Amino acid sequence: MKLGLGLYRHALNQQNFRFARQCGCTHIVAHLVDYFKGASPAHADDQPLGGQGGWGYAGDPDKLWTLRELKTLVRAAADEGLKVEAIENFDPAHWHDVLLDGPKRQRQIKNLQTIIRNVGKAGIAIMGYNFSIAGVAGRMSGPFARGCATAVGVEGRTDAPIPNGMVWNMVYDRRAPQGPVEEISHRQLWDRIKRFLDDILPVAEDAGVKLAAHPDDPPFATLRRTPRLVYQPALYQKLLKLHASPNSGLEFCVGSIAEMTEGDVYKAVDTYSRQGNIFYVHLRNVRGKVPSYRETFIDDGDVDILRVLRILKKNNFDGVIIPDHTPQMSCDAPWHAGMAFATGYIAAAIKSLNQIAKA
Ligand SMILES: [Mn+2]
Repeated sequence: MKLGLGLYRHALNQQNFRFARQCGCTHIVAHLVDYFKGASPAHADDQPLGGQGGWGYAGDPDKLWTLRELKTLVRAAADEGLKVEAIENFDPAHWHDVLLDGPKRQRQIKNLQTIIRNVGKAGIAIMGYNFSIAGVAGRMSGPFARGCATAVGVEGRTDAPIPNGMVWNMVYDRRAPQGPVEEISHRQLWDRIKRFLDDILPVAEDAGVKLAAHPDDPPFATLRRTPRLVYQPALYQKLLKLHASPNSGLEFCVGSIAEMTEGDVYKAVDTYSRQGNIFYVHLRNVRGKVPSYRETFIDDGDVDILRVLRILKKNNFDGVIIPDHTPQMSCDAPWHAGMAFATGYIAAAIKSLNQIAKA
């Protein structure tokens, strides 16, 4: 098991690469979508939150991530002793009509194919994605975690409709006509992801890139009057069966799975790691489940994180584990302190498991 750190776009710099190495990380997961454009800059040091208007503005629809840009990132990380394991999330600007089955779908499938090819050529193994119309929405923050640390939580499901021009909790068209996004069934959404996988996986196989699916965060069956896909642990299996491929797997988010109302997080970790479906892990803790939960420090929620890691080790999981979100710690660097605490905890657990395995 390898320790990594996830870095948002604005944080992809030498200082944070060194911070990651100092935490003992060997890998990074890079976000190239700028979640904070047009949003309150006060949030830029934490995970993005946003209100009904979402996180902010999506990127430039005509500017795909280039091979040069990706290679520069890989080299900059390598210069500090880090490997870029994955790119996490497509930009809504590049695939909104894939999610919405809109008129630009075909062109945008080509966008995604181009991006996948570039990711492969840059030597990056995994592309993480979250096939979701509402995206990560309807959360709040407050002094919920131990010691009054600011953390994220959910209290009830939001049914506020998504306005036209917005998807995945970001605005891709500020001039879209007024009105809500079309309401569709779960079946229609499953059909959309199947077509997405059918179009993208052959290219991913050819490019040597693995596609890793994040489950729904928060895991409601519907959110903002739109269906969701993986809001119970067993639905991951349904996703994997849509288009069987060694390049189709999971961006396995332990926190989101623990928030689901059915199943058992340890059983899910065991099943999917034994099957070899987990491409990388988001590791965080939480107290409660939908419709009411609070994110916690890694050692302080409902999930026995050490047990999760023992199961991964038992099943020979050899991928990268990154802390997912963490509460903000009271100091001049709340995000960094939270990540340093989480990575230290995970690093100690991995070392201990390795020693037990050797003994
Ligand atoms: Mn996650």
